[in-house]
Amino acid sequence: MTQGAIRVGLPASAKGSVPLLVGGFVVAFMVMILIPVWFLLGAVGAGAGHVHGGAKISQEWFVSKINAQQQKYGLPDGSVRIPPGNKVTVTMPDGLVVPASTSKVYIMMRQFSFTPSTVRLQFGGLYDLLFFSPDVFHGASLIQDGSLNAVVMPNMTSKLTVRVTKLGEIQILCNEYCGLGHHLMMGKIIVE
Ligand SMILES: [Cu+2]
Repeated sequence: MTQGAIRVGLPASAKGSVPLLVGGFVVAFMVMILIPVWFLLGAVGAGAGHVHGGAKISQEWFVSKINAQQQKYGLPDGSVRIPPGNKVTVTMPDGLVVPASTSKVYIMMRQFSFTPSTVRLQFGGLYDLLFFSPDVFHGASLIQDGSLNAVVMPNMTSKLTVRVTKLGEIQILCNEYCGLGHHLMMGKIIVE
């Protein structure tokens, strides 16, 4: 009785894919070498500073905006009520066109909360929701006529421009897993 020899290596059927595999490794290796080159050229990483239209800003700066917003628009229940920008483009009698403008809303997302946690906006108003994270990646997600999403990167501002056209409550969720309390992260927009 002959014992089958133990074969080392690839079965015959796989031999044809060896050049492909080798090619794949070569490409992967080249990319690995390219990454530091891109980095030095400023195409990726900290040198870029303009990913998603945001710029690196300090936590202190954003917190000062949140505090000013709280002082100006804060209500006893802890929420803030923010007046809208112009709803429509206005043409003045002298022909000057005043474009619809947005009102800024500052919201900090951190592990594991929103500050402020409740924002009151006026129905029909145009707003720039400005999200900031001082710690890790988060994702701001809200649903109004489909879902609106923004990746919120550490120490950067992400903007969602929205005209609120749904009365009542709009939940703001974090859709980027950010740690053990991720599922507890919830903010709220009340449209009134
Ligand atoms: Cu999260």
